[in-house]
Amino acid sequence: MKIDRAEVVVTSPDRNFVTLRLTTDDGLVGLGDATLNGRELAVVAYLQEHVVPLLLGSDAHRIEDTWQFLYRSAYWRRGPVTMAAIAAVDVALWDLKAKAAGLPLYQLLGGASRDKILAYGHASGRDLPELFDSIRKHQALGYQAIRVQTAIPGLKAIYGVAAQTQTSGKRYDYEPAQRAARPAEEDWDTRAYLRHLPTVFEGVRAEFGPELPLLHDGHHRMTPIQAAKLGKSLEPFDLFWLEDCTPAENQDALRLVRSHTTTPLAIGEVFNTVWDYQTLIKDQLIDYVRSAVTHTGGISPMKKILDYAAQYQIKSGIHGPTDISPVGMAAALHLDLAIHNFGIQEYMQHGDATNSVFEQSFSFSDGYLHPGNKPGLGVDLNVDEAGKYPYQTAYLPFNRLADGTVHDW
Ligand code: GCO
Ligand code: MG
Repeated sequence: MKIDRAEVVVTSPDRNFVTLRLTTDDGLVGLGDATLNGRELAVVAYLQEHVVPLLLGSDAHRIEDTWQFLYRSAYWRRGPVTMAAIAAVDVALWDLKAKAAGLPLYQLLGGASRDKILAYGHASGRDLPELFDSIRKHQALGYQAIRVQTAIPGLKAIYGVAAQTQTSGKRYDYEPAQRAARPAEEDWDTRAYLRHLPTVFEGVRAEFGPELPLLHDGHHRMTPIQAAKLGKSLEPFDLFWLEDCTPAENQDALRLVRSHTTTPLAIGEVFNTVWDYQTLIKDQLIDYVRSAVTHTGGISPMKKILDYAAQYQIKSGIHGPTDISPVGMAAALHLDLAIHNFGIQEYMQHGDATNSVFEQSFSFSDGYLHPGNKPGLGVDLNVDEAGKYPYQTAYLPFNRLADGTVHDW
């Protein structure tokens, strides 16, 4: 099984996606997601200029060897662009191997450890009534675990609130990347957020009762002591997790947060190797690993991170916003089904145009996902449909404080 063709497909149905499409000499097609939100074309160049020429003619069965070759021969280690490019190759090779075996990919990862995969969706609102409507809407779609994000009085626009400015206008979900020539500017005030958020969770618990699993994303905007204060103030509302409460570069920040609160902590969507988790896992400073398969070098390294986490009773919470393509989502679902230490899967739903480009066999019903049983990942790329949607410049927003200082978004 030799790699005969390697194409990098860029398409922008509801948003930009980068997909690596490998074709073998016996005609099998394998897909890998290489989408890096707001920096897509950097990964396209990395793949086209430096990876595709190295893949042609190589043995598609040698997944681990190819991964090590791409990682080590680059010499320059880690980083989101490199790791998204390597991930696309890794996932496409797993897709090919499973297709060659005639099995859904999860069978090659050890087989199913569960029947179905618990998903959480993104509810948000500018005020409590709008938030309650959004939660009910998600429940009507079947979701049994819900992430809660709200506006903060006095702030114009912040991360995670769907009703604020959106250029796509198509989904009920929040889409942070805006199609424009420059990033949108949002505002931020941590003290206002810390005062307001507990009142929101109090309201949600009063309306929806104690059982509904609730999650929240702090999106890296707090200092460790602020995050500790938030975790503590949310304890009465029994969160499933508090995500990305501090910027991720400093792993010791989580030690301080952990020493103050029993609110479960999830982190890692911006991480790209196991080294970003080394202290967090070994010292049991977190409860959930949030990496995306796409941004962590693929299925092979992601499984190693999750196996390492399992030794410390830390579970998975794989990243699954809309900037993970259906290919990246399918890769996550096969892993979710196979690993023992599954926790929860993030699942925002893609729009109709995206679903026409990526024909999927995974399913979502009553709040649970399943990757399906087609050989491989179970996703096909409709190249003609993809061609209808050329790349559009889009950026993630950024933040400024009231005095003009740039802050973590
Ligand atoms: C999440 C994330 C996303 C990111 C986005 C950036 O928890 O789903 O925080 O919403 O902001 O993936 O590209
Ligand atoms: Mg997040």
